[in-house]
Amino acid sequence: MRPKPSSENPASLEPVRAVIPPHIQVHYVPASDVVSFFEASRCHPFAIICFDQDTSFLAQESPCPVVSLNLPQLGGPPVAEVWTCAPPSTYRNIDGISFAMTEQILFGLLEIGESHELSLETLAFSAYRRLLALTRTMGYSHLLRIWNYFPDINACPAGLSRYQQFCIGRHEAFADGQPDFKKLLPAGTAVGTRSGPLQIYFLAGTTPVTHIENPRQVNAYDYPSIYGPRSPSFARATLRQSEYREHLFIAGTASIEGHMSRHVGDLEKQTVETIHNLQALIDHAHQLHAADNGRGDWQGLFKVYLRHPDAVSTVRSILKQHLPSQTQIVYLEGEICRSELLLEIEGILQYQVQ
Ligand code: 3EB
Repeated sequence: MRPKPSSENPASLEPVRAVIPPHIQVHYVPASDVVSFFEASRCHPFAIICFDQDTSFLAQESPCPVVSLNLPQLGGPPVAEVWTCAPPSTYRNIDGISFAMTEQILFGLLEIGESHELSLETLAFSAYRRLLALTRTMGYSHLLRIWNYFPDINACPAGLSRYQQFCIGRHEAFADGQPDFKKLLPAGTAVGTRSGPLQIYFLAGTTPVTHIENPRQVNAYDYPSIYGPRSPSFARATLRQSEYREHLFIAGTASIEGHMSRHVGDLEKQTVETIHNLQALIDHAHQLHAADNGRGDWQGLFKVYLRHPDAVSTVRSILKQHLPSQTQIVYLEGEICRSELLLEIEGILQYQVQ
């Protein structure tokens, strides 16, 4: 909707600016163009995520949270993932969490360096306690997406893998005083970086969202204990509906059917299985919410995490055949949480509401 030109002041030379309804949007932007992208955009900085490059200039020039992950980008000019919002957000830092917030939605970032004194389990527990406390205190109690990164995810220092230790701490923090927490878990990602602290960034909102599971997979929070003493705390996807733009946040998805890893040692088959899982999840989400307006036309942004950088050409050629042409994909070198898995794919589908 455009505001009508003011009839009291017909001679005004003020440009008539469209009033943009509140929304967030995600873009992949060449890292070198981020500053000019904001200058040209009618939207405002909400968050920036960078991969494997010197991003200090972005952190200095951007008022919003900037996440810098050591996940080397494979191929193509370096991109940054840029989140914009309208109206402008405010930026704060409370209890070591830096965040941007609009009236409806909050993007938060926690980074905690590991030390010898604290186990990853304890670190994850305290990080999630803080995350949950902040979102509740600030009134953004509906979690809609969480990303988790830390190095050496497959290392097994004490019987359990670091990923399993992380899962225990995260699970305990969610379960604390919240017996029904499983139904509230949002879509997630947990990927191993090459180096860096424990990095957790997340989105939370003031209104309820819909969590969706994958008909081809056992819900991750119901995995049997062979995968670890505490199950992973995430949903397969989370749908956020709003007036102007809707988002389907798709969790990290791998070659897992039921709860078992499939096609161990076979990159091509793992890729095809992962695509089946993504397709089943997206179809399921659209079936559940088919009556809603405007669903159909989506723009997709995907991240593909590859354990071995030389897998990129094979995976790229398979994905090209299966994903619609309007999708954008960034390939990153990262470690998948089960050591036999070679790739994981996550995505954000953005729907323009009619
Ligand atoms: C899986 O489906 C693969 O622990 O937050 C994917 C997405 C995976 C999120 C997490 C783990 C997580 O179990 C691994």
